[in-house]
Amino acid sequence: MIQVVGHKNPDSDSICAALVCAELLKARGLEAKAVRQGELNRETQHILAQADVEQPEMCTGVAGQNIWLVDFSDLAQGPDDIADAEIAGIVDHHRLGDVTTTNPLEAWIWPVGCTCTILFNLFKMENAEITRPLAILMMSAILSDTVGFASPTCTQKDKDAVAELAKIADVQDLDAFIKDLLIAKTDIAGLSASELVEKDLKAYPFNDRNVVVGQIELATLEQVDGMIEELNADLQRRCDEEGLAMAALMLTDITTSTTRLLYKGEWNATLDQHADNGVLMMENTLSRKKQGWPWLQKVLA
Ligand SMILES: [Mn+2]
Repeated sequence: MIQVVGHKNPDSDSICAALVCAELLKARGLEAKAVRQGELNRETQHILAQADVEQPEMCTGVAGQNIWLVDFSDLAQGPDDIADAEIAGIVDHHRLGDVTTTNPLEAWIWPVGCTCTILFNLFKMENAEITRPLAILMMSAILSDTVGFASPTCTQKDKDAVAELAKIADVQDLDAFIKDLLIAKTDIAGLSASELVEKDLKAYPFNDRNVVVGQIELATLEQVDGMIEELNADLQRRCDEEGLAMAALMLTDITTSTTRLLYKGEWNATLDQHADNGVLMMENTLSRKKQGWPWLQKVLA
């Protein structure tokens, strides 16, 4: 049984791509199942309800197993015992991480907006049937990762895939579909500061130091107005407890592509120089991968 696993702190692509990739492997006549490394966020729950698909079971370990990775290729984002697994395949759209294998593997790594865009093309190449649930999963993941095509990570391949998938899924009103998805994406009601920081937190190796950068996608920055102090305190706590050089959080208004950056750690003074009255605003910044993190690397270098 091949286990298909997405990254820790799973986002919608990580869950949907695992489900879809498992179906691709089954279409090849293999035994496969999707697994997850964490609880689903509200947007992913919304997507699975739309597709009427059950969530993957929780990953309980991969030692001695054949696995496929989707939406990541960094060991740190994999299951803790990944070193003892046989990585047989990777489908991803991030920079190549640090995984290595003993045997040849199948790797599909494209610079597109979403893992599901690659999977859609694999289904087409292999003439595998795309059912309505699979179409909903893939188009939702693509629209989530590209924030309704607005992200600079979005490519023509992502748009073409959604156009075809919307037909298969019989989605008549794409704008309404995107709106419902983004409402679920930006729903943070009732979440604590710690849960918000954790929601989409990624670890980055930076000059041999450990750095984490989270991102919260919002319909308006006012959603977190009353929580800035608590969020800052949580970032400081992570630096202290986990020995991080920096913990940062991007608060991103997805309607205006404006990000407020919260940060704690050793580079406070450097980052303060880019702040106005203690508020660091990043204009035209929607994507952590293409805009937020590259900017931080340049400023901190
Ligand atoms: Mn992704």
